[in-house]
Amino acid sequence: MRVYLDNNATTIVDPEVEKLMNPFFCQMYGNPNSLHQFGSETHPALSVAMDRLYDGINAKDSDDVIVTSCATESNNWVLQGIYFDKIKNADKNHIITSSVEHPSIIATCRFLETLGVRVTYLPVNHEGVININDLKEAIDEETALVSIMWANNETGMIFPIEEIGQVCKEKGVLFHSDGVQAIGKIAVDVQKAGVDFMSFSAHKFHGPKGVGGLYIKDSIALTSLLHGGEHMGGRRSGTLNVAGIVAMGKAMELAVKYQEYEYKEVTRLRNKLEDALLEIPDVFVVGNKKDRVPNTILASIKGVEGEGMLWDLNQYGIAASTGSACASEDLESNPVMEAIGAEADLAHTALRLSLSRFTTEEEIDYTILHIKQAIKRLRAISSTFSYTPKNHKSGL
Ligand code: C6P
Repeated sequence: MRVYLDNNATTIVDPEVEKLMNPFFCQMYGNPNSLHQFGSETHPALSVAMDRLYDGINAKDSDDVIVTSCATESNNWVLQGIYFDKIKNADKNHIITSSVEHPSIIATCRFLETLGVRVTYLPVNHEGVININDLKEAIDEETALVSIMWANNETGMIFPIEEIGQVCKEKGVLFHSDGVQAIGKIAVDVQKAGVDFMSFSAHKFHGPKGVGGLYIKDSIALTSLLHGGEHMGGRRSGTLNVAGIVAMGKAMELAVKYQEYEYKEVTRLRNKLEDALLEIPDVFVVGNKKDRVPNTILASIKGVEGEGMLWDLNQYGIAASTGSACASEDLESNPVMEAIGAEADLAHTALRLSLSRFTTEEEIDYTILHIKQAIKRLRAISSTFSYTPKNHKSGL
């Protein structure tokens, strides 16, 4: 059996999405900017896709959504654009973000620091969420941008986006949210949330890789990252990824359609898995269930190295991760676990399990069985784990 529980890294393309995008490779492959029929015959599908995108996030206008190649590009664009618009050529010099953002935010902030930008990385509590008062206190007259993610990719914890939006509005500061892990899992309404910018990526909600987007409220001026053409209203140059855009539009439509199902059914399966894990002594899960996206569990299994666990589960066809896929090649401890204050030995024991609407009950039952067996095996050979009288009984 093959079980895919790494949906926060990427998701399967929905067959409906795949079907819709296929003709744009070998039949309707024209460049939309060309004047002949090969170009113009792509226009209706592109227009439907753009409508689906702005509808899905409740933007006011389809011009407010710009298609990019991925969320990493969208995040870089906002931060670097703000640098040119508000910092380098103006009087602001401060960006606020959180200490648990995706590397595409943290690394870009570190880069901007080398150019002289002051960056505040807000701490998080034991559940991995910022304190709104810390944000209020951090904003000063030099603050150009607040960039706080909608939901965390490792813990799944949802940030108080509307409250953050309100604070930024009151203080007159622009607000960007990395919405990558929210779309398809919870309702994302950019107007209600009061965000000025929001990044997203199709492959996280059953679309293909290599296409993402940036919502820009009321088409606020933002210096382009990619120059060279008049694509996307001159804001983001490069020949349009027609198949990708058509696919992302459909994937967004389906994300909205299945959201209620996702909330109920994926939450049920996630809770079944989580509750089974929590029956095992010395297993912890980060964050409460209520404020978490329905599909995610970040567990810490005392005495079990995350990489050892992945290797063991992989033998049984089960795919999970120790955290963000972008950081999977180093064997450092999980930085989000460190940010929430986990002790060094626990930060090495992270296991992220992320479901999707394609996950079945049979797969969850199979995973529970094999995780329990893996914990038993790995704890038996662990030099750091010893049974306490309380946990000895179950033998796990
Ligand atoms: N997170 C994970 O395993 P791209 O692939 O560039 O479209 O998305 C980057 C990205 C940005 N923000 C968040 C919150 C994300 O979770 C990701 C991708 C994957 O957690 C791969 S590192």
